[in-house]
Amino acid sequence: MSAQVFTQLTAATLVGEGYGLTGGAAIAVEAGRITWVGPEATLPVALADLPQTPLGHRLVTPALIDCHTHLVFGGDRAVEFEMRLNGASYEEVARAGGGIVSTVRATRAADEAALLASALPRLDALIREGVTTVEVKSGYGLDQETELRMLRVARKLAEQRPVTVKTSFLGAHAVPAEYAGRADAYIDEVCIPALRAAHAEGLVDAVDAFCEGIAFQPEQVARVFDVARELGLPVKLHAEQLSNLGGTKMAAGYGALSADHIEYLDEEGVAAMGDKGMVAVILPGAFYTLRETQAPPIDLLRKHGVAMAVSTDANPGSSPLTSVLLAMNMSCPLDSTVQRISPLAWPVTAVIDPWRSSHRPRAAASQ
Ligand code: DI6
Ligand code: FE
Repeated sequence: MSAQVFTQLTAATLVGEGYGLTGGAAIAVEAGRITWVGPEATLPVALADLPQTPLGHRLVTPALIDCHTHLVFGGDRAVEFEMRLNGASYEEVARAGGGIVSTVRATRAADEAALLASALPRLDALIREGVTTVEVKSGYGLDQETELRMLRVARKLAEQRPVTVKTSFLGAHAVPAEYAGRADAYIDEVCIPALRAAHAEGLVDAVDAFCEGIAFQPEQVARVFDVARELGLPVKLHAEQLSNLGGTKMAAGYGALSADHIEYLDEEGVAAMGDKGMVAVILPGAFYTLRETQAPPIDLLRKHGVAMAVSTDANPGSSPLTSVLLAMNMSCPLDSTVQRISPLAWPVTAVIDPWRSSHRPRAAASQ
């Protein structure tokens, strides 16, 4: 026995003020259920006869949640990796016809079986690290048929593996080639009808969008979020990843679950997140892959009491990463306060679930 057990997801823990760790702990498991957790020295006598497994001073935590992934997609983007190493930026790659739209071509060409077969090993990698809940987005179809196919595959993942899958409709991820220069028409003619169709088929748990210069403006995303609201679906946003367009503030107006990436978020946006109880999803895989130098505003997030989650953003372009443990590790250098707080080499950043309403007390209170 003897392990460090992370048992408390208190508000203080979520904003990094304490880790809620119990050292030298024991966990009693009876008939497959945890029946007792505490310091080993205080183990009740009645439990002392249970067969014992030494935990070797490991850190034991609740199962992990990967709350931001693009796990279902066709093809790969190895060529872009080389382009970026040669100095091209993410935006330059996207504008040269690579980026998201190149994965769109490959995803449209892949049938359901092929998409499922390629997504399962990625999911298995997450499961091996202790993930039991994973969010999976659409967004590489950008036409109704393929968006729905991606979401059906996401639902199938949950049938084939012992995980909970939450789906996000990400029709507003990029403007497809056939709508180049006509983002508004794409939103009206494809994205919104596809959202309605996907919802009618029970495929959507939340609605996401990419609010960025190379994707959609806040007003365009708002039109999609209006439909989400009408359908009773929660929203979340890829926001302030490459520049500050004010997407986070707009999303806060819709009571969004989270704002994700947020490297370029300013204090006004952070305050809006705090007011609405939104979760900040930190995605160090994309930060690393894109060779970003602007870190997300961790100190401001703490100041405004914004809960933070860390996730893989698993996708073929900006974050080819299927390790939540590595994402947790990579998040530490983004936080200049970590070394001051703890000598631990191992990060203990809370991985929390923006879906759990218990983490959104202020939003709940304002409803
Ligand atoms: N931001 C991201 O990090 C992913 N989508 C987004 O809006 C990247 C998706 C990709 O590059 O394929
Ligand atoms: Fe993403």
